[in-house]
Amino acid sequence: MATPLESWVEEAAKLTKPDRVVYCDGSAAEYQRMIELLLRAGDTFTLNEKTYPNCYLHRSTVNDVARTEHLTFICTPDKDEAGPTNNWMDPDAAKHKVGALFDGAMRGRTMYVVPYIMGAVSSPISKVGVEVTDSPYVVASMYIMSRMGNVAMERLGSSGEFVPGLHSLGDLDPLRRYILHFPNERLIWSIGSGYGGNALLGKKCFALRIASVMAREQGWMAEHMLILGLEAPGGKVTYMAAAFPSACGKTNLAMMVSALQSQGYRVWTVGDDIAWMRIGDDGYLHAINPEAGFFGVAPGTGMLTNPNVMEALRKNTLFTNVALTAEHEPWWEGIGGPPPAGMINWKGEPWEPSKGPAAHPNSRYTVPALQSPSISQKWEAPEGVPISAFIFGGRRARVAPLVYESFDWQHGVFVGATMASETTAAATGDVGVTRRDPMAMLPFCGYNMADYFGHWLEMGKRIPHPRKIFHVNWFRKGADGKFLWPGYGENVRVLKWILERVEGRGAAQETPIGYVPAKSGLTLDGLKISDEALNELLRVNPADWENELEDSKQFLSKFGARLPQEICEEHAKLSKRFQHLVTA
Ligand code: SAT
Ligand code: MN
Repeated sequence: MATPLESWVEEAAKLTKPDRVVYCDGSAAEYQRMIELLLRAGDTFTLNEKTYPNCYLHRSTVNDVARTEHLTFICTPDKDEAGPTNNWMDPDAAKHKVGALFDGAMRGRTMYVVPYIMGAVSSPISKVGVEVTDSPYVVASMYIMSRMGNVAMERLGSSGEFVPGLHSLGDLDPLRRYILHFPNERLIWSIGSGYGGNALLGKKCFALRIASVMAREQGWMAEHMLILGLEAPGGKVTYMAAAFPSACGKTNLAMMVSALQSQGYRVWTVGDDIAWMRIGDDGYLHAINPEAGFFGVAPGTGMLTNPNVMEALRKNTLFTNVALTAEHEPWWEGIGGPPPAGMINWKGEPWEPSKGPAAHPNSRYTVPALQSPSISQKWEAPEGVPISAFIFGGRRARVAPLVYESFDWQHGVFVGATMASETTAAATGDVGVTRRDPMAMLPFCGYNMADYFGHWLEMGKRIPHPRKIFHVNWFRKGADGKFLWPGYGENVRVLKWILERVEGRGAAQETPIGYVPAKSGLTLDGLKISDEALNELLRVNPADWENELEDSKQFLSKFGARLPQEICEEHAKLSKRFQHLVTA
């Protein structure tokens, strides 16, 4: 008798009609075979073997460089289940329409069957997925980003407990590109794109959109969060999970080289993008990183901003859409130093400054997590790490202070639900526009976000130790348009204050939005920052917040009667606290 996996693969092959079907074993030799295929196809190049051993540069089609949110759908029988922030299609209609595109899509190609585990091989929190794909680039990327092949087959056994994902490059035409999720069937269909977030189905499609649905049903959490451990003098490590929208510096924060290292504060990396969290026997939420690698944004990454990742990238790394130097080394804006002469840009053309950026703004590196010098000893701990603080953040030129602490869990959920950020190149669309992005999950929540807020509120009641919730903003600007805070390794000063607040210390002042550090509460020695800049960084400006209240009210009204009462309550309470301030 065929196993559930074999039956599903057979069904997928019947639809897509590949020339052959290959089950992947996850070996290094198989990775090399994929690379050989890519090299022969002419869109992938071997980098300098002396300075970047076993590293490659892949160039995508020019219109396939980021997630395409307008082509991403949640397919539930009832439109309300997907909610007002997701694109929706009826499941039958979606299968009919997109099934026609999959019909024969793999003719002349090989269909690779990629069984993979999200999470460490031995973790009870981990889950199995199976992606079938006609893209060797996807197979190679899954090799770095997940535990794939035989280990996953062993974990799966003859059970049918896996999330199936059907992927084909199709003809790469954006007019025939669809990323579909069928939460009720735990099924993913993706066609027309080879880009990470659209095509590595274990990442956003499974570990966030499908997993968020499973998590709500089963009483756990699947979040768009980095996980880091802050080591304090004496060696105790406190774990924090932080949600920021794509390309807002999650990787850099998770891998930070602390500016307070000489004082004994160090940051250890558990994960840089996704956290799966369950309540442990000790009453804490325990988080695992379901991924095995980092799929990070290259531009802006350099020795000053993220030396750990720069070291990690020197071997076994697959680069996508970066520029190529005459020495066959990868290059991107912000790597440090002026652009070298004789570069080839991400499109494969000789580069000159008039041609715009040499690397695509959303060009990426795909690197094994283990290669980071900052990797935590606990990064594969089967039981995960206990989370003591949640941090929400975004890119805000105004309004949000450097850091504040919410009054309690319910207020913290409101802070997450109303967080906003200026858009980046990680998704197709305008860059720099402020949009509400609750918990950084706007593009990744697999169900109605009103119910998702409800799930957060519910978890707060169920976690014996619901930990503190903070908000940070590294991106506030002064009147001159310049960033007020230096960011990067200096952000550890903010983490230190958060740690102290968790431990019941840390000087703070109460404001209508929550607790903001007292100036004496921040460790600023060795940092050149003017008193003026500091005042501005910590300022809660009632006029700005009046607009903010209005804007968030409008956003929340989208959810109608489905919005949890507690969220409306928190909005009213915040508004009232500002009124008191004005009348006091
Ligand atoms: O582009 S990905 O979705 O893979 C990464 C991100 O946008 O967070
Ligand atoms: Mn992300």
